[in-house]
Amino acid sequence: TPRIFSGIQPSGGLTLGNYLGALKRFVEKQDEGTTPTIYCLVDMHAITVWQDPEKLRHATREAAAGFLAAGIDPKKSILFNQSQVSAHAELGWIFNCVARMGWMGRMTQWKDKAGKNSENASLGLFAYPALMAADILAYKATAVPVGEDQKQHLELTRDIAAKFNNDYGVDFFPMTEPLIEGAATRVMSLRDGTKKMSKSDPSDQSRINLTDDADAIAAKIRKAKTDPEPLPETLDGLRDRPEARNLVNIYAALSGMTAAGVVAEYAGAQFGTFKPALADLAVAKLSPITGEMTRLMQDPAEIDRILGEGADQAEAIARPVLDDVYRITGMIRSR
Ligand code: AQP
Repeated sequence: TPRIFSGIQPSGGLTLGNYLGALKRFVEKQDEGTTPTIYCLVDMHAITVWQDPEKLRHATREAAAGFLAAGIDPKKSILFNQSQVSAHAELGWIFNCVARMGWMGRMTQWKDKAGKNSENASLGLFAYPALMAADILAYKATAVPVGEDQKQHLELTRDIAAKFNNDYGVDFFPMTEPLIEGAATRVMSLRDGTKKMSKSDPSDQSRINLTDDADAIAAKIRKAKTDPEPLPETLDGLRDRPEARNLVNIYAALSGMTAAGVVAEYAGAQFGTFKPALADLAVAKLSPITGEMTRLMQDPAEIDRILGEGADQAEAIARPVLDDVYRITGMIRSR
């Protein structure tokens, strides 16, 4: 049976990249209403790099508020935080024993995040993609909406599923498909069009946060790096202009237009014209979400209640899958 799963790390505030590449599409998938949708705040992934406990708790609630404000409806989707459903950690361990060191070592996110100091990186950061495979496969999810940066981890998820099925001679885990769609599958930094917009970038100017107010959004877009040329007549003219291309893609994703449509509308326009239009659009689309997040954050107990209920529903799906996994792998279950 088709089932959609995806997650976001509460390792900081959500960015416009998380919103356009993931969250906005989570809502679209939910509202299509054809496939059950399960969305997870992956707090156990977040601690693969150091997180202050109080900040992690706050960021998890704030991310949950972001999901709800953006349109995730707990009556239509399952929304919960990962650590409340122990099946993730349990299956993660099994997959640590299925995945190979060599596979993990080839992950570009590992290379980027551990860098030259990999001796000092946590073991969890190295094993991250095995836990991610467990997040998905504990629900036997068939499709995962993600941004472009997660493509390699999704391929690894398929490799892990295939090796498990093959090693144990079963046809148990599905081959999960990534859903990488839309105009903003890779939102870039506002300071450097070759780097992805990221919550952990040291420069706050590089990203738009879902908690930024209208003035901050407008100021960041006004100061975004660009080149001196006007916008081209066709999409082709953006080929070697990563910063310009990024702003066009953001406009397209926020407006629901295609990038080609945006270029056609603003052909020949200077950034002095385009940037204020983009800022107005971003404020119009994001302010209602920010306002609703602020409102929801006034009642953290209610957010915790929603996450708890979601965890119960998630557990009800994942537990029977784990029971099967233990049986398949030869673990005695005698109570
Ligand atoms: N810049 C982006 N453009 C499009 N999609 C993006 N995503 C993240 N950044 C962009 C998508 O958001 C989802 C959740 O990502 P994550 O929080 O699990 O981790 P990440 O990809 O590592 O995101 P960040 O913001 O860069 O976090 P840090 O800085 O902590 O590493 C995924 O679907 C991702 O594709």
